[in-house]
Amino acid sequence: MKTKRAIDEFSRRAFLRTVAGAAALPAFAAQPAAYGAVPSARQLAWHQLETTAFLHFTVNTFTDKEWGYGDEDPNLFQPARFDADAIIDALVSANMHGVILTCKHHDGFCLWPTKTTERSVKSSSWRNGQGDVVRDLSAAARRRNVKFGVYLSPWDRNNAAYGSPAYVDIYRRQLTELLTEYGPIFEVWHDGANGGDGFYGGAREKRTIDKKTYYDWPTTWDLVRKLQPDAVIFSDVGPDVRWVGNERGIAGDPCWATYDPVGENGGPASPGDVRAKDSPTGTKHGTKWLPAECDVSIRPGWFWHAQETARVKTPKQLIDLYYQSVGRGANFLLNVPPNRDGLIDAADQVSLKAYGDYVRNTFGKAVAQASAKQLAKAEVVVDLPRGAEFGVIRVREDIRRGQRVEAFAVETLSGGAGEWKQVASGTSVGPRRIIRLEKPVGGAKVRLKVTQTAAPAVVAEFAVFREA
Ligand code: FUL
Repeated sequence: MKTKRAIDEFSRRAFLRTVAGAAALPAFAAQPAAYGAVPSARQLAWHQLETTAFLHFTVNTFTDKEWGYGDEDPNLFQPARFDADAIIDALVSANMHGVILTCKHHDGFCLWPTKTTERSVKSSSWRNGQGDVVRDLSAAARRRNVKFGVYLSPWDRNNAAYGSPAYVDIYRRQLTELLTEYGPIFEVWHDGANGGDGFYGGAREKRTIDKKTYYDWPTTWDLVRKLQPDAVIFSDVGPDVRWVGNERGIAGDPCWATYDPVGENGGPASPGDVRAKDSPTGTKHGTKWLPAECDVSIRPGWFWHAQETARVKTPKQLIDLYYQSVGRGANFLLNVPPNRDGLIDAADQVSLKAYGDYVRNTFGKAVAQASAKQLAKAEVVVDLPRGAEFGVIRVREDIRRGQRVEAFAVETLSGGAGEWKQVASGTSVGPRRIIRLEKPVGGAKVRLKVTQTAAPAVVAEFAVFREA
């Protein structure tokens, strides 16, 4: 069993390797001009995180609901043993390099002492009204080199002003508090679920908003840019990161990092109005760099429910999801909901750690990998150590030059017979493509052949691994 220290060291090194930004990609002598859409610096940093965690936590945790109506007593929020460091430690054990907290879910309860409403932690007797979940988790994340992000539900079933322009102003003030008082924010998550029935200050009615115009998203996005220029903005349609189109954590195959979204009825897309069936694959050679994020919960629901403890995803299920999300070039956003104590349940911790061990042990050291010189050749050929076998292949494009590869194949050369044999093939690569073979293969050499490309391929990595 790996010690906590070993995990930390692995995470730190993997983090530095990947999060070092452009430095993590090889420096090629002659850089070709970019092809099509390319990532911004903030998107490039986001790609390198690969796996991040979601924390769904609010009064629902105590009422057993998934969507609070907005009339719950704030005093229900009583996570007596809340320990932000213990939560972050559990996430680190699963290699999570970022965490996004539901600072306010649809029920409107704020996990920080906002000045915009009384409906927050300050109205709970928990920690005598002095508690601040956002402060504690952002600080704990920073201590462990984990990036911190915020989810702020646009839909607020508590707020009396919901549906009028005054609420949009309140939403922006809440966002301003979150983006100015809690240090650097790596991602701002805008949920597409919008409008419906709710408490609305006692009105208890149904309120429908025009998804296209009500929130005036461009103004809110400008505010995020001004307050946290390095943060990526997530929604159904970006502008930086797109929803993958399902809540199962599975990217399309292919999964293009480029995307030209259209609305449900074929018109312009906006958050809450996107033809979601296009989102898993994106648009081949689309005009916008808008990579996919795969959100899914470790449990059936987004919030903690006692009866779902028996249905926590197994390490095998999490590993499969890793290949279906990260392996297809998307990011994996795994929700791990704190329980009523304010901790991660033991069952979830076991799965997280076993999954993390698999990733660390499989990808910690390559069986063989191409050098910068080998990568620069049209056909990348690598020698395999004598007798070595591999079951996993990882390829990356230098996405600073755009997404160029349309199809590729991987072949091995068997020692004696001297014949190349195809062992895998794929389509989109972009930030990464990881292929898991049905069974390990060996040979004297392994080679990557780009079989279809929009512009000469610029391969940043070709490596093979042995599954742990
Ligand atoms: C959805 C919400 O309605 C769910 O409660 C959850 O927060 C999920 C991530 O997004 O749209």
